[in-house]
Amino acid sequence: MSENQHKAGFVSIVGKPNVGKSTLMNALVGERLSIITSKAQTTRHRIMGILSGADFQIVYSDTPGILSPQYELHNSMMRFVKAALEDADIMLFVTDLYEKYEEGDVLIDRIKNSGVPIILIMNKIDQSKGSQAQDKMKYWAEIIEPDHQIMVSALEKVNIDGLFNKLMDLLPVHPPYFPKEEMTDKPEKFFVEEIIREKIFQNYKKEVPYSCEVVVTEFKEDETIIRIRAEIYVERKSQKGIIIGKGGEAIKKVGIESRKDLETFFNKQIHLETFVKVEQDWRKKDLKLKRFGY
Ligand code: GDP
Ligand code: MG
Ligand code: K
Repeated sequence: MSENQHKAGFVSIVGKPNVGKSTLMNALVGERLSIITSKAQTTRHRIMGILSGADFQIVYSDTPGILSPQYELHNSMMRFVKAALEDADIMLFVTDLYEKYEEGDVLIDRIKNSGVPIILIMNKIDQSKGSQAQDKMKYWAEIIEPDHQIMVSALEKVNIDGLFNKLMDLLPVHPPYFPKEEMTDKPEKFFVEEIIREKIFQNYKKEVPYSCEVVVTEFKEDETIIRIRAEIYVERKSQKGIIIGKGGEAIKKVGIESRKDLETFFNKQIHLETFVKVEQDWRKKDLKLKRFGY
């Protein structure tokens, strides 16, 4: 195929938390790239998954859930959402059987008026009873006014091929944006942080995980082993105590579970050291947010 017939573009996946954006991107890219948990708002970063073929390249952004800013951290997250909207060639607005439109949602307006072709995606149809999915699709189509609409199950991989074919139809003719062998624009360090964050979400209750940030300060790879040093930041001394746990049991468990996943991910032996540090009010301070790479 000649160079000028090559198709490439940016596809943004937007929608409320827990509608299945990360699951959908992973189904589309076929790799476990972004963190997926049953808790909302765990995907703070903009993550790009890249799917390349001989004559195409699709660059996916999985965005943090669309939510109204409540404090600085959310504002910072919203900037990623905005960037994802403005960069896109195609936008996937993902919703599911359960989401309801909230009056005066400014982001819905932003999506509608972005000028980017929108595909409305009704996800989780594996759980649909009767005409539930069709009814919900109609309901959302009136709100979003999409260019195309499609029903899928990201989890059960129903109609993912149909969605992919639709994307290929809509993708502009363009040379590739990234080298073909690249799967993502994020360094390995990022995946380490996300994997440890996921273990924190799985091991602690309530708001504690939301008060944590993970920073990898060392990543040294040689032929047989990868040595990683990770710092876990919390906001208060009491939270540090919770993270560490009685006799260090809790943090030890996070370390063991993280190491297991990291060894699978990198297919190499992992040596992981974790340190828990207190950084007061890191959520509220812009400077500190910057330091954490937002
Ligand atoms: P995000 O916050 O929009 O990125 O949502 P996630 O991808 O993290 O998914 C949130 C939850 O919905 C997880 O428990 C997923 O397993 C679940 N989920 C995602 N897609 C589907 C689907 O097609 N069917 C069902 N039944 N569950 C799904
Ligand atoms: Mg997500
Ligand atoms: K999530």
